[in-house]
Formats: sequence, C-alpha cells, structure tokens
Amino acid sequence: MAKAPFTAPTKEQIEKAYDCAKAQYKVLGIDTDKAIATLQATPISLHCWQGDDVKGFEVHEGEVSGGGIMAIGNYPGPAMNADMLRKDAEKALSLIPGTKRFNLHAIYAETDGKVVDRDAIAPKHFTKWMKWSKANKVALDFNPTFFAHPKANSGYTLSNPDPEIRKFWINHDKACRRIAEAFGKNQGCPAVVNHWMPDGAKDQPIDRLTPRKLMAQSLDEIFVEKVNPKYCKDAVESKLFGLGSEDYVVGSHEFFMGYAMTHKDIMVCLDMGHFHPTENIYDKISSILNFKKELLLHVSRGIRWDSDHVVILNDDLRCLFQQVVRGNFLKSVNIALDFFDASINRIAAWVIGTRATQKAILAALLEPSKLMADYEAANDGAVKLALLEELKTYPLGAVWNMFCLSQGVPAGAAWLNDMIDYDRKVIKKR
Ligand code: RNT
Ligand code: ZN
Repeated sequence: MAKAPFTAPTKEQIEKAYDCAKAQYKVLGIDTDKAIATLQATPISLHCWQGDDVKGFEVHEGEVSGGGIMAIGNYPGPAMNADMLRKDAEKALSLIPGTKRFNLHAIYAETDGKVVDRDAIAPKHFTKWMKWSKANKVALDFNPTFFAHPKANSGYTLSNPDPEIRKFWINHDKACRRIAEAFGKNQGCPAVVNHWMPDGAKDQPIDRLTPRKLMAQSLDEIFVEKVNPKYCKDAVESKLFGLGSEDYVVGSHEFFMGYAMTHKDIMVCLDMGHFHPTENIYDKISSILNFKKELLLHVSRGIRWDSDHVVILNDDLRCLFQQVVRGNFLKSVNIALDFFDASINRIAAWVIGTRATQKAILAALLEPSKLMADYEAANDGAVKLALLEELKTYPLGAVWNMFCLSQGVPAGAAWLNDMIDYDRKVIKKR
C-alpha cells in the first residue's frame, strides 16, 4: 500500500482553529489554556499487557490455563520478549501526549531464562524495567499475577481451601508489594499495586461464604506487612463474573467495597467492564470518594460478556470523567487502562484507548459545570440540558489538536502514518 495519506494539519491551521475555539469556550467562562495544562498534568497508566495479549515472559514449569481472562484474536507480531515490548511501548508512548505511566504485571519479570516461581520474584527481576522507566520518564505501576499458573488451575488462589496454596499466593503478593516499593523509590512517587484475583466458580457453589472469609484473611495477612506509602499504594479490584467464574466471584463489588471501607489505606479499583452489562461506574465515584481519599480506575469497555474491548470516546467514558472533573477529583483518582485486543495492531490499540481517555478528560474540563449547576439550582433545568447538548458540538477537536501540538505528538489522525509504518516495517516482519 502507498504511504498512508493522513497528512497532519499544519501548525498554522492548528493555531487558527484553536484561537476560534478558545473564543467560543471563553463565552461560557472556560479557559482552554488552563484545561490543556490540567490535562497535561493528569497521568494515565498504560497497561503493558495490551502489547503481548497478557502472556508475560515467565519461564514455566507445568501446565497453565488462562485463569479468567483471555485476549482474543491473532493479529501478527505480539511482543515476544521484554525488549520487544519496551520498543513497542516506546512507539505507542511517542504518539500519545501528556503524562504517561506504565503498568506491569508480575509475569513480566525478567529472570534470564531461569524458572523463578512467583513467590520468589524480587526487585532484581525488574532492573531493566526500572532503568527503562527512568530513561523514558514513565513511572511504573504493578500487579501481582494470580492467573496462568498451576497453583491457580482450581480457580481459587487467595481463597483456596488448601492452606499451602493460599500461603504461596500470599507470599507472591508480598513479594509484589516489595517490588512496587522498589519502583516507588526508583521513580520518587508511589507505584499503584492493584490486587485482582480470578477466584470464583462456574456454577452454583454451595458455600459462598467460606472463600470470602479466607480471601479477607489472606488479604489481611498480606497487608499486615507494611510498605512505605510514599512508594506504594494498594487497590483491590472487584468483578461480577469472568470466564469460568460466571456464577460466583469471591471478590465481588460488595466484598471489595466492604474490604476497602474497613481498611483505611486500601483503595477500591473500579473496572468499567466488571459490572452488570448495562451498569455504569460513573455514579459510583461520588459515593466512594465520600468515604475514601483515593480510588483506582480501570478504564475499559465491556461488550456483552467481554469486559476488555479497546476504549473509545463513548458516553460511558464521557460520563465517567464528567464525574471525576465535576467533583474536583482528578487528583484523587488514579487512572489506569485495562483492555486487550489481539485482533488489531496492538500499538494502535494502546494509542486509540489512551487518546480517547484523554479526550474524555478534556471534554469534561471544557464544561461550564459551575454555570450549569447554577441554572440547575435556580430550577432552570432546560438551560442545563440545552447547554449539555450544545457542548457536544463545541470544537473539542481544535483544543485537542493544540494539546497534541504543544506536546510534540501528531495531531488528528496523523499518528496513523507512524503507526502504519511501524506495522509494516517491524510488526509484520516478526
Ligand atoms: C481482569 C481484571 C484485571 C486484569 C489485569 C490483567 O478481569 O480486569 O485488572 O485485566 O490485571
Ligand atoms: Zn481491570
């Protein structure tokens, strides 16, 4: 195919369009320069696992099964080792404006071809990642990996009835928090550790209580080990159902909400794809942040039974960040992405999802929320509704392009030229 035809708008075009947009928003009392500065300072954590379909680079002993999640598709060229993953991530990062973080899972440890079981991983297995983090100025986040391991094959990890298996996973999680602490020291800000485990059952377990008691007990045992909060923050992630856990998930929303509410330093992680298929998470923000200082978001997109489609700028995403911005919660919310699509170019998936997330944040920052709230309070609901509708066709794209220009990344669709070039020269040649 000929060179991709996605010519970038010129600097002059972007500036001209921006000046018009700026004036239009100003009428509503909105400062577009300030919105851009706020967006620039809002970190988004990109998930490493989009780059290799959540496989990781662990050297295995024994049979493993997926464990509740699965990337579907066979687009060529997933990253096959950590160097490749880092190169791919660098490509994606170069096409995304703003402040980026990078989110690793325990299975992305580098052990020099040696088998190192999950309870024995240590900061030294992440030395290259920490170097990369510094060189690329992206802080790291972390996740224990409770799936794709022989000791997870029964479907139960931290809530396993066998105390030996529980112990193994507890030790794994403790090791992960020490690794996160090392990340935090390396980067001078906390690494967020998200604890998600697939524990659950396909069909009607008789006893739904004991696993939950065991889960709470295991978590207490993990968190009793103190890590420096300057370097590590913890979150627990609930789920309604998963592959092989359609009927019962130990870590349900109620369970982890209860756990986080009774443990001061533990955040709730809300994954957009982990609730009833028509349930949104936006209305949960102002409830949870009444009682907690911070929370973690997994920005994702559920479709029917799948919870992990690439994020796009849809109403779910817009409503979510409206709540974050209107509540003045940008600093209380840790934003991480969580989707995996193996059917399209994986680097593009990262870029599409991150840029969509940033556009949703920008759209929320460009809302005259105070003005609308005033009309609402004065019983002028029609004015509020009309403004919400009019804003949908305001020139968000012109402000977005200016943000891209100011950050030195391609505006509009021009990033596709780079992406397609990398696809042909690197990805398809693997
Ligand atoms: C799974 C959870 C979890 C994972 C990652 C890989 O349903 O969403 O966050 O996607 O830990
Ligand atoms: Zn998630």
